[in-house]
Amino acid sequence: MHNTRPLRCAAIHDLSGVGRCSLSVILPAMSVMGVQVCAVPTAVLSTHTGGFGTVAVRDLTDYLGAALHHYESLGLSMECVYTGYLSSVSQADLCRAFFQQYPDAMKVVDPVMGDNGKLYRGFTAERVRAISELAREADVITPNLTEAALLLGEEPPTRALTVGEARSMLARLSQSGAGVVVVTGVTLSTGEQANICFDREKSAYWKSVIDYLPVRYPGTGDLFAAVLTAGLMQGDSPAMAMDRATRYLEITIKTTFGYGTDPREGVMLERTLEWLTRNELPRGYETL
Ligand code: PXL
Repeated sequence: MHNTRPLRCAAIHDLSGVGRCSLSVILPAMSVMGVQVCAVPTAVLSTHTGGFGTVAVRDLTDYLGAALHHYESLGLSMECVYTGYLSSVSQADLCRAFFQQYPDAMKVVDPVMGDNGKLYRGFTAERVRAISELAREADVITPNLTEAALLLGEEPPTRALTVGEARSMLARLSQSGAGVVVVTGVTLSTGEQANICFDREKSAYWKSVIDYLPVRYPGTGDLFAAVLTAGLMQGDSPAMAMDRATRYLEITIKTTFGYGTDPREGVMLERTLEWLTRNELPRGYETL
């Protein structure tokens, strides 16, 4: 009989109880898009590390290998392995072991390391190196602008990028591995804020322009990568998947901004998840 089970994605990311980031947003977003998420928590945290003071943390490095071993014994298949927030250097090696166990799976690395030109709390140079090496093995990477610069061993840009600079950044990121590169939160010299993408197979550069709002919420990069990943799994082209994720984040950020909540609490996806179930055809992307 034809197997119609939902596509399955192992999501190797942390679980933060408060602040709507990582697995707390990845699970609902990918589930409503019809993808089964197999959560592989890298750490459990009481909140994210962005502004709630001293966080209760349990690192789960030991657990990662044990979970992989169990999945191996079950002979489970995975259509995608998606990695995000890693809480120790050796977790990058364990992610690599997941990639090796599922050689046919789409490998997505969200190189979660920092934002706004700064590293997140606890990210050492060694951890940056380990995550950068892991990103070389991916099919798809989704850095923000700060992380893109870290992957390239450069200083994060402090001014707007020309279209030529934006394309060059995407191409150089792709040269070290991934065929699909999406960089979020880029200011272009046209004055636009955009997410940008390179699709190596088609040699095509794309942008999805975002309305600027004077606020930043944690977890939006995680939610973006989750929607992008589920879109790709379900047959979106890279440009369509980027645009789907961009439009969804725009709706969700504007909704949250409208309520005027504490930005540390993240975005109100509970109010907007329904949009993802409509499976609209994204058409807001443009050539870069
Ligand atoms: O959204 C990125 C992220 C994920 N997980 C944890 C974080 C952050 C950003 O601060 O602290 C635990």
